[in-house]
Amino acid sequence: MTIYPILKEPDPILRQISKPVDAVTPELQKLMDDMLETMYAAPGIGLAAIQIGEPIRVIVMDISDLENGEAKNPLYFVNPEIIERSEAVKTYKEGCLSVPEIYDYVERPDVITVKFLDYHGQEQILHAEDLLSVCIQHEMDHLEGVLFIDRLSKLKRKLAMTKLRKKNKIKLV
Ligand code: QAP
Ligand code: CO
Repeated sequence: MTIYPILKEPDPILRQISKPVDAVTPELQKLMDDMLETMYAAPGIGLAAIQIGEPIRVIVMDISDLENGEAKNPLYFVNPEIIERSEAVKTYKEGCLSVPEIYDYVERPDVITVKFLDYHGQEQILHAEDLLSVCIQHEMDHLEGVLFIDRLSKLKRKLAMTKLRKKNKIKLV
């Protein structure tokens, strides 16, 4: 198992568009295991392959409340596609492992239906709401090179970028 470094904004790799995967191979399964380990170590609840520098359409997730003793429930999404989204929207306070210590409210469709391949390469269809829906949509944005701060108002985005830049400067000293 390997824990990868997580790329941080403004790394231009995060802006790449990820390519579909041909097949779920043992190599891909190993990458998904490593992504999950990287995510748990961070800790986070969702990670897209591009966040460790792999521009492929693969996401791992676990939204169970591990801190409060809930069992692990890893989820794997290969080549995910949203095939239905509700008219109704919901606002949720999001964060991102690639945008550390910035949290803000993002509005997205409330309920989605997503089609994807699972860890075994089997096609699955999932209806998602609440945190699961938010997390899938947030991670699928990464596949298009989009970060949640891109969905904030211009002013809030600018404030977030300034905060990030300041943090990075301090690290350089
Ligand atoms: C995406 O985010 C997400 O800033 C996953 O310092 C977030 O795992 C989907 C994290 C909210 C839905 C709702 C962020 C950890 C983790 C940070 C994460 C940080 C440490 C973010
Ligand atoms: Co993210």
